[in-house]
Amino acid sequence: MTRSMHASGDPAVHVSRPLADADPEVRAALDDEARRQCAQIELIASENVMSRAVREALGHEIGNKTLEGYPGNRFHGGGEHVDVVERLAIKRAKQLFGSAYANVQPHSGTQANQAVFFALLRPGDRILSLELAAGGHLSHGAGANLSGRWFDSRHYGVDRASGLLDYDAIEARAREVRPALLIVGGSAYPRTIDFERMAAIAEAVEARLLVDMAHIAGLVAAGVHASPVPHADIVTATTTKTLRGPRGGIILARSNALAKRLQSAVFPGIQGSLHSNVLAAKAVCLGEALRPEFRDYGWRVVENARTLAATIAERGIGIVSGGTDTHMVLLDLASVGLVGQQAETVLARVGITSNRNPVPFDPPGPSRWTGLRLGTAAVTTRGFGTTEMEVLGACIADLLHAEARSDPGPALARSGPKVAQLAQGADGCGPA
Ligand code: DSN
Repeated sequence: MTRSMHASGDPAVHVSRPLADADPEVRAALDDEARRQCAQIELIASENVMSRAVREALGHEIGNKTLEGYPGNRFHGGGEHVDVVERLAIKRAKQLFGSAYANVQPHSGTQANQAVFFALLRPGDRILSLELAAGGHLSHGAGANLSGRWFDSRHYGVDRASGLLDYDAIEARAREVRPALLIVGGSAYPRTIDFERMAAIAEAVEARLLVDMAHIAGLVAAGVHASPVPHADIVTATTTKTLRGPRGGIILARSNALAKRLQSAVFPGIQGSLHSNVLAAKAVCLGEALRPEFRDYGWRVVENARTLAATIAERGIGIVSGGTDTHMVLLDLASVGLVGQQAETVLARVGITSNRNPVPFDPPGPSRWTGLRLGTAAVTTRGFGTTEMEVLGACIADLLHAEARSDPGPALARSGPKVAQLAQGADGCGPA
C-alpha cells in the first residue's frame, strides 16, 4: 500500500501520534476525569479502581482484532493470541469460582443476563425477580427494559419491617406465580443472600435459578460471601464492581449441562465480535482475584462498609436492613426528611460521590426516592481502613443533618477540608 492511499496522511503518524497531539479535547477531558477521581471520594457501590495491569490490557492493540466464535473455532484468521487470552480468562474464572463452565465474552452484566434469557426462555415466559425498589436490577424484568417487555415479569420484595428477603414469602410468591426462571440478586440489596434456600424454592416450583452476583462477585471470590455457584443453574456477574476489573460480564455454571445453549446464546445469539482487549483485561483481573491478597481486600471492603454503616447509624440516620454484610450501605433518608437527590448533591459539594436510590416501598420516580446508596469497594482499593471510614461517616451524617435543617454552610466548611485530606492521602492516583 502506498502512503498516498491514506487520506488521513502519513500512516505511521496516524498510528503513533499521542492522544494529546491527535485529540487535545479528549485528552483534556480524560485528564480532568483522572484528577476528579484522585480529588474525590468515590462511594458509588458499583465502582472500583482498576489496577495499572488491567488498564494496560484494556488499552492494548489486541483490541484491533476482530473475532467471532470461541477459541479454536473462530470465523476470522489471526486469532491465535486472543485464543490464549480467552482460554486464560476462562480457566481463571472457573478456578476462582469453582465452576465447570465459564463464558467471558458478555459485553456487560445486562448482556450476560440477556444471553441467559435467550438460552432458557421463549418470549412470554414468566420470570420472577426482586423488585427494583427492593434492590433488584433493570435487566431482571423491569418494565422499561427489554426483559420486562419480552417476558411475563413478576416480582418479589423484602420484608417491610426488617428490609430483609423473607424466604417464606418468596416461596409463597413462587408457588403462586410458577415462573420458568427465578432470578436472585440485584443492585441494592446489602445483606447476605441464602442461595441454598433460593435453590430449594426454585426446585419446589420447577423453575430454573439464575443468580446475578454482579455486585458481590469480588466478595464471593474472596470468600466473604457464600458462593451461589453450587446452588444456581446459572450465575452471571460483572468483572467491574467488587471484582475490580474492566467493564464486562461473565456467565458461570456449576455443570456443563447448559454449556452448548449458553455458548450459542452469547454468540451468535445476542453478540457479534468479542472485545479482545476487554477479554485480556478480564483475564488479568481474574488472575489478581486469585491471589491471596484479594481475600484480604474482600474482608476489608466489608469491614469498612460495616464501620461506615455503624458510624452513620450512631448519628441517627436510618440504614435499610439495619446494617450490611457486603460492600454496600443503603441510607434511609426518610429518617431525616430528605430525598436521595438532596443527599447526593450535598455530599458532592465536598467531593463525595454517591447515588440516589430507591429504598424498599418507595414510590417510583428518581426525584421521590428516599435512599442514598454508598459502597466501599473503591475507597478500600485506595487504602482506606476503618479510621478513614469513621471520619467519612461522621462527615456524611453531619452534612445530611445540616441539609435537612436547610443550613448546610457550616457542615460544608467543617467537612470539606477533612474529605480533601482523606482524598489527598489515598492511594491510586498514579500518572494519567
Ligand atoms: N447496576 C448499576 C449499579 O449498580 O450502579 C450499574 O452497574
